[in-house]
Amino acid sequence: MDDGLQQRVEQIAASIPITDIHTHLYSPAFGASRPGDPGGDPLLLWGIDELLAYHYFVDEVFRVLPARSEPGSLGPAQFWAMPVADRADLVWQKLFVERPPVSEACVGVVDVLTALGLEPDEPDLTRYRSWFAARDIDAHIDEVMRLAGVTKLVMTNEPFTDLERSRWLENPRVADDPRFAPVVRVDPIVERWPEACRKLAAWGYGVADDLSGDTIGEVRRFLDEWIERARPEYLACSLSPGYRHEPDSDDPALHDFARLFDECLVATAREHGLMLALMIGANRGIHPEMQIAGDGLGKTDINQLVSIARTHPDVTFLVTLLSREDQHELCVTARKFANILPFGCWWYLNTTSQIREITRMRLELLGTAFIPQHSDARVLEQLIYKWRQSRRLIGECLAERYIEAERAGLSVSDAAIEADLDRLLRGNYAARISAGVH
Ligand code: HDL
Ligand code: ZN
Repeated sequence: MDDGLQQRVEQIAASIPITDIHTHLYSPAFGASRPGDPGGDPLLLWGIDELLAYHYFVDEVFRVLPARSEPGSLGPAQFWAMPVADRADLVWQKLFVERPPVSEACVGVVDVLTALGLEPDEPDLTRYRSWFAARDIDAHIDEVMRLAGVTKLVMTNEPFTDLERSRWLENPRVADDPRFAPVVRVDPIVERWPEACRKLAAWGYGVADDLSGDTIGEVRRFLDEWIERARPEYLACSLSPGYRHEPDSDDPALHDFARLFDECLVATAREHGLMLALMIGANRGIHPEMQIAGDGLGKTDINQLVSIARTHPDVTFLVTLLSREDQHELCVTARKFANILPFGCWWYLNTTSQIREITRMRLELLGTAFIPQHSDARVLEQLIYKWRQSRRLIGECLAERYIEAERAGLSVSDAAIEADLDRLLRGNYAARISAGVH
């Protein structure tokens, strides 16, 4: 490996300002958690207890607890009934004290603690808790973003979530924070229409389960009102692995899905000059008792995405798929449809081995015309480990391509490297949203 080139890329990658295009973080006005003081329905989560209560650790701690039939076992309902601090204590003891932290999420917490200047091997959480309790949230956000190298955080704002809806209605300026950008995320319209229909009707929209009357027009009015209120950078929805885009289907369920998708979501994105993000492959609630930790994944039929891209050539679709097995098909399909913009190594793919595998594949097939990563952070400090790692891995994969180019006879300048990394970590996204009307 050409160490000189690798080092040049790593140094430049360390200085590029990052836009994180998909997070579950919120500006503080939405309500921030208070270390040591549970309750208050916070939307912005931060601090050691929330870091360790993250749903990735719920999966991992259940794998090391005694089996249900043995003494000391714990069921999901009992676990979720515990206060967040007790859950964090259990996670720390089981995954960090009784054994070395090895998993992606565990090593990430070690990286966060070290980056914040803390010893990562305390026997319990006492010192961490007093350190976080002394932090001022606004200054802490700035420090975390500085350590992560992130200058813009894109939120996931969900108008069908009652708590989030109430925060917007209480304070129309709730998102007015230059560090954060809104996104309107509306899964229920296409994934859970009966639930969405009930809520819309309760909110005064003239909608019907069977899409009769002016249902489509009223869903559009709902979306327009939230675009006016939130001024989102893009629209978003997640789709289950088995979704089908078949506008001509005789199956009423498929026909209605296609109408809501095409005539509401895509038509609204088109009218407002917005991208529509499609996050495809989450099998929600395969283990319901695990609650937010209970989602699995499934492979999807890429032909459904082909149908969407062909039906709407004038709309750009930000696309991320959850199954590792779908990634090559997504890259090839994106070569055929320039209005498909692959992004991120999503959720269970946000691991060292998968970031490398997927980024190498995308660079080889798409050059630098994609968005390699988003953090998906739910707890503020996760930005630090997720971006320190991704920036390094993306730089390594890009350097490998430059080495191939130099092997073929081309030398790559620092200016060209910087332009490429800016494209990947900020520019490809910025170019698309500036094209729209916000
Ligand atoms: O649907 C999504 O946006 C996913 O990212 C889920 O929120 C998931 O629970 C998650 O947090 N993944 O990291
Ligand atoms: Zn997410």
